[in-house]
Amino acid sequence: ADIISTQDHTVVEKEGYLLKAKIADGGKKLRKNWSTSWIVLTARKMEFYKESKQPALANLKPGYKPECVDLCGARIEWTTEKSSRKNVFQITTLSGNEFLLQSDIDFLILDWFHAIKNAIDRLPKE
Ligand code: I3P
Repeated sequence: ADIISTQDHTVVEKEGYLLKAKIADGGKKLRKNWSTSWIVLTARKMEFYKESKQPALANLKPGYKPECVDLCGARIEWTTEKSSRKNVFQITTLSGNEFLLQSDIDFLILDWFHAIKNAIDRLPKE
C-alpha cells in the first residue's frame, strides 16, 4: 500500500473534506466563518488545508502552511448550541483554539468524531 505522509512524515490516519469554522484563537472569540477544508488527521495533530479543486497544487505553493491543531490535551464534544447546523462538534485545544466541524452526512461526521476522539484518548493529556 501507499504510504502517505504529512509535512513531518507521520502516517495519515484519515483525510477528507468537512465544513470548518474557527471560533476562538488563544481564548479570543472570532467571528464565525464556515468554509470547506481538506482535513488530515495523524496520531497527534490535525492539519486544515484550503479547499481547492486541486488541493495538492493550491496547497503546495511556496510558503503555504496548513493550519495545524495539536491534539495533545484537546477536548472534543458535540454541540447543538454553537450553530444552527446539524451534526456539529467542537474541538478545543490546550492553547485555547476552538474549531467547529460539520457535515450533513451522518456517517461521515460520526467517523470523523470517533477517529479524532480515539486519537485524543491515545495521547498524553499535556
Ligand atoms: C453568521 C453566519 C453563520 C451563522 C452565524 C451567523 O453571520 O450566518 O453561518 O452560524 O450564527 O452569525 P455572518 O456571516 O454575518 O457572520 P451557523 O451557520 O453555524 O448557524 P451565530 O451568530 O448564531 O453563530
